[in-house]
Amino acid sequence: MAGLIIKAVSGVYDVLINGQTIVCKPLGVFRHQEKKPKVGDLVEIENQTIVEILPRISDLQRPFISNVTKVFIITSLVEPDLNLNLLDRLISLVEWENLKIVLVFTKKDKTDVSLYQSVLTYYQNLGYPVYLMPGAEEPLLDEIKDQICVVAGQSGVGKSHLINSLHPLFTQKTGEISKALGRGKHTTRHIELLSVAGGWIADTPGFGILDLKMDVASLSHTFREFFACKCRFPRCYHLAEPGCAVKEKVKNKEILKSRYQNYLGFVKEIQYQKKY
Ligand SMILES: Nc1nc2c(ncn2[C@@H]2O[C@H](COP(=O)(O)OP(=O)(O)OP(=O)(O)O)[C@@H](O)[C@H]2O)c(=O)[nH]1
Ligand SMILES: [Mg+2]
Ligand SMILES: [Zn+2]
Repeated sequence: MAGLIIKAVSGVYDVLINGQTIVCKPLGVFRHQEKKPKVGDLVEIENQTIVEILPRISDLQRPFISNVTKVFIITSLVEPDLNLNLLDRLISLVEWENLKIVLVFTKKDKTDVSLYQSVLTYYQNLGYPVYLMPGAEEPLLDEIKDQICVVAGQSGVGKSHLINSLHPLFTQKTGEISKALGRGKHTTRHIELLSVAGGWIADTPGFGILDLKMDVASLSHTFREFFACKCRFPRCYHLAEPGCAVKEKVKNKEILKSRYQNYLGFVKEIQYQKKY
């Protein structure tokens, strides 16, 4: 019978099986096969030993967790300031992994939301569920049902705070924003699946900039609204090609200018990585 790894600390795993948590170690042979069990894995156990890792439906490296089905991308409106570059980067990375996306904008109580409404509506119109916190705890619980979720986002945006608001017994450590830097201090360090609302959610530490490990064609597909455009050339990268419908829509303000600018920045980044 298969169990679920819900926590990993220094090579020791908590495996949930039949509603019971069993502390297990992996078979020594895994080390030589370069297989490493991770949180989110379904595993077969025998006498407190993990003897088999079942095939993964998804396999994230950062955060190091498998079988994730949905990512809550967390962005704060203020403190730290709304960072659409990081938001677009995360959306592309998660689209690339083929996982479901939920967008959560936090700290609405610290600012005037109407300042951001047009941007929020734009992302919502792309088909991403958009929630504002505090205040969206109930719909977020519905989003977790039957899913393995992770939160992703910059340090200090309120990932741990959000998770704590989902269940009275959740006590993820939250951190003060560094006044000098306007960002958090990486309060969250280990990974653990928390059971709530008929699904699972894991807190993760925040990060700075993540590499885009895809080619430009794939990148262009991760921008949904670009993918839907009918450019003159079917393999248009929306750069200098004639008859580019994306550039036309940017000009007509049908595509958010920051989306296109961030796309151009990511293209440069990918081309630079290739060169060196
Ligand atoms: N006013 C307000 N404060 C918030 C909100 N969300 C988070 N905070 C505060 O912002 C600070 C940072 O929140 P955390 O939850 O620790 O941030 P984090 O994203 O987990 O940061 P790392 O673990 O470093 O990646 C804490 O002081 C929280 O109390 C919010 O919606 N409104
Ligand atoms: Mg945290
Ligand atoms: Zn184009």
